[in-house]
Amino acid sequence: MFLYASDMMKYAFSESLDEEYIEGSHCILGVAFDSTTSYRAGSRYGPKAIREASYNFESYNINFDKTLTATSYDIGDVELNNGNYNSTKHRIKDTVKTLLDMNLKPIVLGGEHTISHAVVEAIKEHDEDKFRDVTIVHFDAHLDMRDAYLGEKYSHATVLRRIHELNPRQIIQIGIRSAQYDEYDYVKCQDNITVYTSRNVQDSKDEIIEKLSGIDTPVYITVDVDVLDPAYAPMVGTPSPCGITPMDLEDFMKQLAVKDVLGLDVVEVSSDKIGDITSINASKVIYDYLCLQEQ
Ligand SMILES: [Mn+2]
Repeated sequence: MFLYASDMMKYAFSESLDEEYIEGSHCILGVAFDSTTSYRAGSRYGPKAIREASYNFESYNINFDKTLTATSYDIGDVELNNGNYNSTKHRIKDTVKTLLDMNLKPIVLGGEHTISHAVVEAIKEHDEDKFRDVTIVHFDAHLDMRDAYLGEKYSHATVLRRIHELNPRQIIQIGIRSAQYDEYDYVKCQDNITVYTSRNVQDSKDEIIEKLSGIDTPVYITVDVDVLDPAYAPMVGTPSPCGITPMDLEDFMKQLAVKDVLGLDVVEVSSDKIGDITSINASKVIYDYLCLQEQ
């Protein structure tokens, strides 16, 4: 046993998964898929960057007055084929379904946003009855509700449209500030999608916190790190000005992490160096979430 070595490939505070694992705890999984990114490529480096940045945090979370005691595991990355979403999707679903069968909750590190669809579809196929009640909470600068993007049905710009087609109970989108008219029109015509723009976050944050606090259904959380202002997260696939702050995201996570969360993903991080602000803010989302878990 190496007393003075730790595995930098694992998220800080996590353990290796073995046969003695604790059911009901969380399991971190990287999906370094980076294929349909249209502007700033590099999200294939996201899982490594998020894990590396996690070693920056201390186990006591002063903002929540909580010590991170919950058990989590990290099983590394899905082996995948960048450039082929079909085979990648199959591998993500197979891996996530195995975790769910083991009664482990997935925390997925992207990779581009496209992968969230595979995770959510796996959750649906694992328990169709429960999925009918699910609230999807989506943090993003972009609606991601296009029917197709550059001819692709499965893309970072269409991922929430594909998730909406899986028929969750509702989708709540927060931090939005960029859209095509068509997709916004689509969203407005749906009675189970609520959109809060980044300006709504600035002007009516209490209203959004009340909405999140009132959720009484199972929840899936998907965080595109470009929801943050580029001042806090410049290294993303499609940065968009006038975003929310890490403190806003912390306030929202405080409401959500204590719900019946079926899974969480943090995507679109393309940091390529140690200590990068984007990976630190992305990693903080998972750190905050884990700090708020009882087990
Ligand atoms: Mn986005």
